[in-house]
Amino acid sequence: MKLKIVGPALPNIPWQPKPQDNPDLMWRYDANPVIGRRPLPRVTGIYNSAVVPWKGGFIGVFRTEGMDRIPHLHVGRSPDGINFEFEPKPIELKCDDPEVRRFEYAYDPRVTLVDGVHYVTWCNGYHGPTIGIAKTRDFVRFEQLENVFLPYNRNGVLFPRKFGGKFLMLSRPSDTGHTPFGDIFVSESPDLVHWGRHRHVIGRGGPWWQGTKIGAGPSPIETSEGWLLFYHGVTTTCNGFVYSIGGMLLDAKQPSKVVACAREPFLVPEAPYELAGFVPGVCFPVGCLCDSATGRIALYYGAADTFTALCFCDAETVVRFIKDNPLRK
Ligand code: BMA
Repeated sequence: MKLKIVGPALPNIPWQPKPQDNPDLMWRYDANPVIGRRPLPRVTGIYNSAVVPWKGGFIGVFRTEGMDRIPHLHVGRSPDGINFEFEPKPIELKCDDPEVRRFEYAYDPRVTLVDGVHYVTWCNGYHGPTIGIAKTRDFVRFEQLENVFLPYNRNGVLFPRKFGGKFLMLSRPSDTGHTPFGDIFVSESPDLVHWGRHRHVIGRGGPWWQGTKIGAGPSPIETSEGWLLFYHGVTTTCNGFVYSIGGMLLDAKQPSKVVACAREPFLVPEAPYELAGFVPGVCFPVGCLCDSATGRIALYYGAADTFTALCFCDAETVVRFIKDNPLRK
């Protein structure tokens, strides 16, 4: 297999080669976390956030949490994908309908480029969690669209390409609380307002590490073998949920079909910053950069609901592992 990533080269992708003694497929940045405690005054943490290439550097939408623990979205910028500066004020979403604009909370943003426009999708409070969506061309003005689904839903993630003129979004129907269940579905829309043709993509279960729930991570990466999707798989222990990072391949033309899902996770919480924080034992992948010239992937993940961390992998190696070690033969 000589895997191709469909997309631009990104020569300045943050990157560190895999340490020789590391037997895993994904390895952590050795100066993690990239965003530590108190990244802004009276903000206790920035995590579960998305980064994209922007004008030779990087930009992103970040989940901040202040002393009151209400999550907000802020823009952040970085020359190198590692050192970030954040707007001190949350993003001011523009929307003509005050009912849609009404703010309760906003968290776990994904950023997806579709046909030259950046879309932010996030978990939006509207009588419970649902999926909010806004578009921007400059990361200054953000136009909020209709909420995507009825509550309760989380982990709404757009595909970076339309299929037959339709947008596709992965999501995970949930509940008002911490949701002790959850499968991934895909829905389509001609206009980002009306969503339908909901199809089940993959259920939780199988190995213990994802026995409780699963949810899409960053926007799927288009490759010559199909769509590479990193996701969080959750198990329940006597101390609560544990979130690990897994990977699967979705069919290139019909992405509601799973080609293969790796039976083992790529990253399991074990570093100190993944185990000590507001919610210990959480690795929550949300943002992803890839370089089509080298197959390098840099994945941003929230650690312990407190920090933002970075890990790396090689696209061809993970795709081969997924295909060679599938969950269900
Ligand atoms: C989920 C979301 C995530 C969080 C995770 C672990 O339900 O709230 O933002 O990282 O729980 O606490």
